[in-house]
Amino acid sequence: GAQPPQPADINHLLTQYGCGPIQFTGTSDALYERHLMFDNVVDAAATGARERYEAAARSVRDVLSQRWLRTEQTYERENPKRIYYLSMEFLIGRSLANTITNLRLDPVAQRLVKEENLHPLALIEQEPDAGLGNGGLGRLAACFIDSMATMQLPAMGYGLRYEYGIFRQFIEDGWQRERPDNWLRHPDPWEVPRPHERVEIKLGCSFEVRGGTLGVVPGRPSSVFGLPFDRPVAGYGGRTINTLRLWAAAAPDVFDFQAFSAGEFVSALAGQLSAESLTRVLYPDDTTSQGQGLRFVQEYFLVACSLADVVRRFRRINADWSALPRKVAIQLNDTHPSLAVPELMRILLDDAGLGWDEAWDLTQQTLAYTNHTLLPEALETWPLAWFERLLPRHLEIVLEINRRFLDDVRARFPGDEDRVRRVSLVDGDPNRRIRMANLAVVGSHSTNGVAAIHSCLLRTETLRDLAEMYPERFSNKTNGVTPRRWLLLANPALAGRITAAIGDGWITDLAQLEKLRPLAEDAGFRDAVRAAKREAKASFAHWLRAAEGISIDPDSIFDSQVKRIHEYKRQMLNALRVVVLYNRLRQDPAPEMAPRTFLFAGKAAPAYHLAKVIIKFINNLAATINQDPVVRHRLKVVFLPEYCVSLAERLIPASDVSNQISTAGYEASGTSNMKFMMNGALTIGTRDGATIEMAEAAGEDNLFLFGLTAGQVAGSRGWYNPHWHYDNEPETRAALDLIFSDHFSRHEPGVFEPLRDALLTHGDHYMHLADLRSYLAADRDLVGLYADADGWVRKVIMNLAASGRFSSDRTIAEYAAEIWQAGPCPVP
Ligand code: T68
Repeated sequence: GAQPPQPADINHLLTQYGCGPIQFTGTSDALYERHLMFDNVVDAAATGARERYEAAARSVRDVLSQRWLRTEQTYERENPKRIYYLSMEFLIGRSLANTITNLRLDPVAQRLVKEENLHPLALIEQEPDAGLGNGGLGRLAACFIDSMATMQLPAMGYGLRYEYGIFRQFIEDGWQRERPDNWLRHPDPWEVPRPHERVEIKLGCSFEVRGGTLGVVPGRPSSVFGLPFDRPVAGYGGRTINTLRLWAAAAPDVFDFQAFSAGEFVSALAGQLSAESLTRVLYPDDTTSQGQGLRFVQEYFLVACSLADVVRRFRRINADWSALPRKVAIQLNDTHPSLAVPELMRILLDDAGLGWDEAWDLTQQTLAYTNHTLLPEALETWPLAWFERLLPRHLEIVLEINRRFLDDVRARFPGDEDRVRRVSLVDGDPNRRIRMANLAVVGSHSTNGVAAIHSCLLRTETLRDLAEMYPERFSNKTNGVTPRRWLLLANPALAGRITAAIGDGWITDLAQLEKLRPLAEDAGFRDAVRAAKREAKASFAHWLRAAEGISIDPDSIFDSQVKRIHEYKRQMLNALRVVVLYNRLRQDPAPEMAPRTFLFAGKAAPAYHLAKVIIKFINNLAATINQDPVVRHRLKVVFLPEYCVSLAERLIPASDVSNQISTAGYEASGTSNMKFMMNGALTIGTRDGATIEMAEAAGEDNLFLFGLTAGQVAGSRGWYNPHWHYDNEPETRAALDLIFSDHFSRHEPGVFEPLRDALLTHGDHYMHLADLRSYLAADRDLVGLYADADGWVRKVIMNLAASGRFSSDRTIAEYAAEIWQAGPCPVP
């Protein structure tokens, strides 16, 4: 019954601890300074940049905290259908500037910077990139949660709190080297641990991790705890603050009591190391599935923690299990979380006590699956033996699903045992494996691809048999990217000019960029767009000089290819183009031509040797060309180490040319293609992934498309021979001869022999040589247009105007309407 303390009392209480009266509320500096004082206990006058960053981030978090709480309270009260996005990867990058942008706190931030005499860039640089993903799949998840919060959808992301994200790349003698990414070395101001909401995960065995491999002790059940760490996801305008919940593994503190009592104190405690190593590190393999035991347990851990949490939240306010699909939609980001199928079945059968048919119906209606790849080596399968040892109950359920499913197949296609073998969830004897894509399709109501061509190939090739069984389950949801991070924040020069021209409605309704189309004929707007590009190029060049000591000429054409290094993405095709241009200049050093800067960046999976040779080649190419007095003022090649979200945010706005040159039919969608498009770069590319839809939206003549189509690639598989191109195309031959003569590897003879093997001896699986000539022709057109400054900017504007379709807001609207049947739940 005591009276709450009055402000005077607060000051009195504080005074007796020696703090003296302080400004508790009201001004931004109090908000900021109190974190220096009370979190870090440092003198505001003597703080380092890291402490200032932490205090700034915490101040921003203070501003959104009440709204964050209220968002969750609103969901509890309104009980809307909730959306859960399950992903092994969230490539979020930095959060400070993005959160300030989304909360529209720029004026407050500017005042703080001024009053505290802060250096905003130095501050921002203190935040590590949260690199909890490999590439496009992980970044897509991050764009999606931004869009869902902006659109006020009651959504939540579930992922893993890896202690080490994607490795840090550095270059030594031209080779990629890896360092661990210890991104949590300092306390992370964005995460809120929620130990009270931990969940216990039971396993059918004990396990330990030694040297990265998983050892299991069968028959001795054990458990692991999942500790949730929540991160705020601020929607644009700050009305909704959703949550990204990342799970960290922890050992139960009641450990092996018998061993403990027997005096084995240390070894009993060491068991904790095994449990905690579960979420130690992100697997750095994109697109291919390596099938490591630890990864299998990681995937189960994500699924088990997230579903336990979802079900607990559902049960708090819903008495009836049958309401599940009306209240919960779970989207599986690739097959990585597809153990959700047997796990949800297990919960409904064993915990809820439902019968099979009802449990199965609820499971299918609740789950939906997104596929991200057509590469056969990327389709996940797991040894049945691992299920037996680790998840025996799940195996039972999977086999029962399969038994019933194959009964259906036989009923619909009597006598077609070939088909039964093809669609079975179990790959045949003797090394029986579970096919996770088949499990995901059979156990859900929706399967989607990520671009029109991808969804079409999925339906007609990769998953044809399943699409024949369940055509109504298959659909397309073309990817998108968030215009908040990728235009408003990354490219203030261009964003400002767009807003000056058409107002700021585009930020949450990117289709409004269509209004720019007529401005292609407005000389004033063309000048503005040209000036914006020039500013972004100058600031990138300035940064590159400061950060890497590399000088590039902002008056040259910035021609970029940034993405994971993979044969199918064909960085080697780009490098061959550069070698041909180099040869041309060596023969005729005088042609009138704009100078060009070729920018490459991307990581190779540490075990993907050929991808590492490609990086080595690009670096050696750069060293030779950049030193050659004849060409070095015309061509410059740069391989930027450590590609990450922040580097993309700098480089994409500064680029004139975007290379999207995968072998047609292999890139599911691509998403950097869209980021370049909305940042005023022109695309040179193949008819693959979402690039096809970009060309449809902007008009084919506003892109530089070249090369074989997916149909032509598939059609020439039987007879394609790279030697034909070597024998009949002089420039192709000269480029390859130059490489294999060790012109770029004088001191390392033979180092590029693996390239000869891939491109010639072993048949050039990704058909580089087939597309080189048409690439060069498209390149000639592109350079020709660049000479016509007005013609170039016109195309840039046509692309910009048409890029609205590639906002992740549009993508999410389609998921919400067509897969989730869920709508917004505004927070009052
Ligand atoms: C990418 N996939 C697609 N996978 O390659 C790209 N895979 O075309 C598409 O635009 C993007 O997904 C978004 O849909 C990936 O990035 C992975 O990173 C990955 C990681 C682990 C295992 C398998």
